[in-house]
This record gives sequence, structure tokens and C-alpha cells, in this order.
Amino acid sequence: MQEPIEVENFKKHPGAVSKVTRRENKFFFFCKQEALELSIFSAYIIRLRFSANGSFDRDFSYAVRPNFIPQETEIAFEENAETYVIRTIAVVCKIVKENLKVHFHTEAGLPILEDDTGFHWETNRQLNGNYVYCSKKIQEGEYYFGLGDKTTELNLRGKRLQNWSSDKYGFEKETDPIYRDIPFYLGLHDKRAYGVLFDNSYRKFFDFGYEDETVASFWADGGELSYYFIQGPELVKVVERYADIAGTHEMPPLWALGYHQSKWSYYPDSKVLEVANEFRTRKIPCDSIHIDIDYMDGFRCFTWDKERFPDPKAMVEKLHAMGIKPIPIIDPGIKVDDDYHVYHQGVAGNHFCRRSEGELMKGDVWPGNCCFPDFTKPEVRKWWGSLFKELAEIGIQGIWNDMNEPTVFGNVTFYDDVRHDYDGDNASHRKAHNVYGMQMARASFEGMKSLRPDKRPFCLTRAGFAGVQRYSAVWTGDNIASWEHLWLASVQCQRLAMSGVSFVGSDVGGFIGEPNGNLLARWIQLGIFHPFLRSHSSGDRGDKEPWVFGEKIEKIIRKYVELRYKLLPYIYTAFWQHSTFGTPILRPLSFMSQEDPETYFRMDEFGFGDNLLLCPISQPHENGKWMYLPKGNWFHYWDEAYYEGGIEIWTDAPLDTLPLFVKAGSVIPHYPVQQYVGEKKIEVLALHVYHVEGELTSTLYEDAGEGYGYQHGQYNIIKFEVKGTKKSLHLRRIVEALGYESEYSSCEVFLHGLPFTATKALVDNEKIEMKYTKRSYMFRFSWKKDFQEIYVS
Ligand code: MIG
Repeated sequence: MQEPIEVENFKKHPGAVSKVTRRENKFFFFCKQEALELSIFSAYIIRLRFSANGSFDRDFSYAVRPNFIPQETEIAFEENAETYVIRTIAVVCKIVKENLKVHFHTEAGLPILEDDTGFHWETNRQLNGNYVYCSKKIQEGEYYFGLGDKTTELNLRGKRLQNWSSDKYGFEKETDPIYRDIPFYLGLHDKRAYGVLFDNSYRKFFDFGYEDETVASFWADGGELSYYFIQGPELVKVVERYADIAGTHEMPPLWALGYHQSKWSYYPDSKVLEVANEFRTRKIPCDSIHIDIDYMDGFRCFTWDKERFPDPKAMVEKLHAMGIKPIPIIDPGIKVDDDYHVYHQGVAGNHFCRRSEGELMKGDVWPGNCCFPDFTKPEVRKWWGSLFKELAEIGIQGIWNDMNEPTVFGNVTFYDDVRHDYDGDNASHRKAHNVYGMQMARASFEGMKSLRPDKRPFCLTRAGFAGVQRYSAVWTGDNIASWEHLWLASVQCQRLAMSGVSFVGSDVGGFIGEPNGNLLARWIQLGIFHPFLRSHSSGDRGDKEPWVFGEKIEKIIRKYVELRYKLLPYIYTAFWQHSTFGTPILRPLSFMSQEDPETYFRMDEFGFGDNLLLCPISQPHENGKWMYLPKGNWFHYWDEAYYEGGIEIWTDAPLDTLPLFVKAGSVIPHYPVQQYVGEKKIEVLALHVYHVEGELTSTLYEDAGEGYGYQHGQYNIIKFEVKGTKKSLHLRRIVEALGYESEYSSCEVFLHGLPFTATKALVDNEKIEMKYTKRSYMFRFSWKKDFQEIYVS
């Protein structure tokens, strides 16, 4: 065996702290040259910026929402012999005088996050900058979650991962990096969780005990070592506090939560209309058809192919008459072509990215040789936004942003030396690469919004950086029609949700290759519980619309798409919780039952909103599944069987059955099935009430589902409080906000799972007759929508 080679260690470490100053919520620790700026943003959020040379860059980040400001909080500071100690009501932060190490503890002295080597750096001679590092101790039994779209197990312990936005056509399990850069992770040990947002846009690495099993570290190819420490201890709270920093999705138009159908590509216009018709004839609900790149004239963005789409306006009108909102795709590459208005404007306005010597950055994409707008420049975003004018005028309400990693054929992405404005910083592509896609999505979103100020735009993107949720929904990219990819899609979407991006979905059925009917049916069952629901396909190997695999499969797909439309008020409420509080819509099992370590390595089961739990089937011949029900009591959605959680159960799952469970005590609102959002006036709201021995409160949020009235008080928040015993059920309807006139005037109440035979039912103290339905212990009756309480015994 060869002797290991001694490598000189070029890494440098901070020296002893020589001076400390304070300005309001900010502390500065100076060493010989190095400096640390520590800012308290709230009792739970502390930011650390380390500088090797004592000077700091402009305080600017695309990850952070513009109106994120420090909250008033009590801060105590004390100097001891060996440490400085900063205390808030939630966390104790110690800075070691000798070496600038930083340790976060609880008030009781229990470790949360402690430095191993802490801050260090190494000169990057080629680029005349630094590689910047920070390394932490791994606590015993620590789990690591988050980090965006990683294609691996939920727990990242033992892995090294890289963040560099990359187009990975046909990615597989363990492919890394892929499309997005979300440098936010969660650590969980001793049942307590915290989060770290490494706020740096350069190429980054995260190592969770891969190199040294006792050390977790993160580093970047340049820029500042700046990170936010976020205290929990609840996983959900960590994500909510992260959302406080990086923002949330705005409420989408309700139709965008319906079913989307896509293929590369539906053309000509008659084909689009034919697909739309097929949905209506077969009565499979659908709200949108996506129109892929072949609608353009030679792939020129913001143009239409005159032969395939001679009259886009007329097509859009016909689609609208059927309730279909078409969503065209848009790419960043602008064809170099003197006869093309977008190219002209781009050159004239100096909107395109340039190389370091000043010539335009050119690269080949679909249209041939292209230039690329610098979306990190405010004027360019404005210009880009204005290009949607014609699309907006013909009624387009949604935009699909693709290829924005950015992707260039051959050389993969831009050259490193390409210059970007970076909102005033003049940065190289090394710094701007990972934010490019997000800024494109932002430009599209803001453009659409300003062109149709009374409507909520729907925006979809493939690439993104932390904070992309402020502008766009995300899909996971070019996956494959395989069972492994169905599993991957489930894990990726859970991971994205806990990384702050809740409006997510995968290409249902798989983009590349051809699913069989069973795979498509199972994938639809999962897709129904992804906030963004779209079937898409590269079209390379046949069609995969819901009807191509025969009647049996079509029937299953219809059943689940109908379920999606029934659950819309529930899904919309979960979205509002995300939008308002940052709560993830998809909740890994650990988020549902953090006190139970059994949940930490579970990936199949997950929660959707407050009260639903599912376990998608991801194996070809599975007719049932051993799955874990978290603590609490549960009803099987389909057969109403009752379970006590905290155990593994066997659940039957023939092809038409998705294992789906409802929390005991919950009230799940349902709409009637519609073929598209707004097809019918909702006359009656169905309330499905599940008995509990104990109590539980559920929420219903309602607004117009479109426009911005909701930002001016035009919404309702209604709480349903269920209290039950072995012999009774008491439901109270509590109005917390009432600013919107809902369409329905009555409710139909369904009582599920009563453990007694009901003989008496009172609504607001009036005795009522209940209909006993076929399903055991299920009662139903209608009442006016503003009832206050129901008592059944
Ligand atoms: O190089 O527009 O991920 O959804 O159908 C392929 C064609 C470009 C990649 C996207 C995919 C889309 C396809 N696009």
C-alpha cells in the first residue's frame, strides 16, 4: 500500500477576539483582521457574517424577502473569562474569545448547534478570492433534512451534496446537483430541531458527516460566509421562521390548484382544442393545458408559429369557453436574428449578458444561437415583464419558465466570466448562476402581475434559488416514467416543501419514456396530493393522457382527479396557511410527530395540510402496504376503519385505492365535483366531520379565489371545534374573520365514525332529522351555512 501523501493544509482560521462593539441588534467581533457580524433578527433568528479581511460586502441577498426586518426582542450580553454570551428568550449563543467559535445552546445548557472548526477560509489563487467554510459538530443521533430538490433519502446524514443549478435531463436517484439551489437545511437531535440558511449564491457544498462522521460543514467557492441560525425546537416552526426570512408563495388563482395537462408538444391549435374537448367529453376535470415550445415561430420567445397557431386569440377564447386556461412555455434564450423584435430590443436596450471583455454571451439553445437577458438587472426584468403584453392581452394567465438554470447546449451553462448586474453589484456568473432562474421567474411573474393587476398570475419555473417561492411554483424537472421516479417525486416534493417551496409537483407519469397504466394510476394518486398537479410527457414514446391506457385506468384517474376537486377548499386552506404562516403544505412524518423518533426515517407516508395523511404506493405489484400511522387517531378515508396511531399497520391498496387517512376530530370541507374551477356555482359546502374522543380544531379559509381583494380583508376564516366523548359529539363553528360573501348558502354535514347510535341531534338548539346513510354510523343533514353549533348524542 502507498503511504498517504502529506498535503499542506492551506486553510486559515480566525485568531482571538480583540474587540467587541454593538449597534442596536448587531454585534461586531474583531480579531486581528477577521471580523464577525452577528445580528439578532428575532429571539429565534440570528445571522452570522464572517469576513476574513474585516470588511463586509453590501448587505444584499436574493434569498431574503425585501421587507424582512429585525423584530424587537430582549437581548442580554455578557462577557465571561473565555466567552461572550448573547441571550434571547429562545437561545443562548456563545462566542469563544480564543478562536471565534460559535455555539448555540438552550437556556438549560443543552447543545443545539456547536462549531467544530467553525469559520475558516482558503485563498482561491485563480480567482483572487476565498473559499469560505464553516464546520459544525454532529450531535449524537443527529438527522439532517431540507436542501431543496436532492434526489436522495430524506435524511442527509452521511452525504456530501453540491448546490449548483443544473439541467439534469433524466436524472436518477443520487444525481447531484440538479435544478435548484436551496441552501437551507434542518438539523434534528434529542427531539429538537434548528435550521441553517447558508446565504451565499456561489457554488456550494454541504457535508453531513461524509468526510468525517463527527463533522457537518458547508462551504462556497467564493463570497461571504454568511448564515442564518434558526431556532426551533419544532421542525414546523423552523420552516415557518425560515419562511419569515425567505418569504412564501402568494395565494394562487384557485384554478391553478386544479388539474393541468401537458405534453411536449400539443400542436397545432386544433390539437390543443381536441385535447380540451376530450377532457370534457370524458368528464375528467381539467383547468389548464400547457403549450410547449413548438407553438413559437422557430422557438422565438413571444412569437407564435403562423401555421400551427394562426389565431392564438381565437384559440384562447375557445379554450376559455371550455374553462381551460392555456399556459405557454418561455425560455431565456433569445434568438440572434435581426428580424426579431425581442432580439432588437434586447441589443438596443443593452439587456443581454456580456462576457468580461464586453462581447455578448452567446450560446446555442432550441432556436440556434442565442443571447440571454440579464435577469439580475432591474431594468431588464422590467423589459422582460413588458414582453408579456400581447400574451396577457389575449387572455394568458399563466407562464411556464424553462431552461433557466441557465442551460446552454454543449457548454452546459454560461461561461464563468459572464458579467451580471446582480442588482447593482456587477458580479460574475460564478456568483449569479444560481439566482438566474429565480430572477427570470420573478421577471415573468412581476410582468404578468403589472399587466393584469386585478388577476393573480400563475408562474411555474424549473430552476430557482432560496426564496423562489415568492414568485413561482416549481416542478421537479425531466424525470423518468419508472416506479423509482414515482418514489423520488414523493421524496423530492416533501423535501422542497420543508425547504420553503410548497407549491411543487412532478411530471406525473414521468417525462421520459412511457409509463404503463398502473404506474400512471399510482402516480396520479400521489399527484393529487402535490400542490401543483400536472401530467407532462416528452411525447417521445406515445401519449399518456388519462384515457390512453383503457377504461379501467381512466376510471381510476377520474376518481382521483374528482377527489382533488372535492378537496379544493381543504387544499386552498392549506395553501393559505403556507402563504400566511409559512407552514409547509406537505409534511414529512417527522413534522407530524416529532416526539416519536420512529417517524424520522420514514419517507413513504406524509401529511397534506393539517388533517390528511397518505402513503402513496410506489411498487409495481403492491396491493397493500405496511405503513406507520403517527400518534393520534385516524380514520381510513375510504372504508372509515378507525385506528390508533403510533404503530405500523397493514393497509390494503388495490389499484384504485390510495392509502389515505383522516385525523379523528377533523372537519374536512368538500366542494362538489366540477369539470373546472368556476364551472358551477357552489350552492352547498359539504362538511365531513370525524368523531374524536377528545377535541380538535380545524380551519377553513375562503376568498374569491382570484384577484387581490383578499389582501384587503375580503376573506373568511372559520374554525370548527370538535369535542367528542364515547356518547356524544359537539361541533362549534367559530367565525374568526368574515370579509367575503361565499357563494353557498347551506352546508351539508356528514358525521363519520360515531362510536354510538345517535338518537338526538340539535343544531343551534333545534331538533333535526338526520338521514342514516349506507356507510356505518354516517349521518347527514343540511343546514344554513352560518350555524353555530351541532350536538349529537
Ligand atoms: O430541452 O420545452 O424540462 O418540461 O417539455 C428540453 C421542452 C426543454 C425541458 C423541460 C420540459 C419541456 C422541454 N424542455
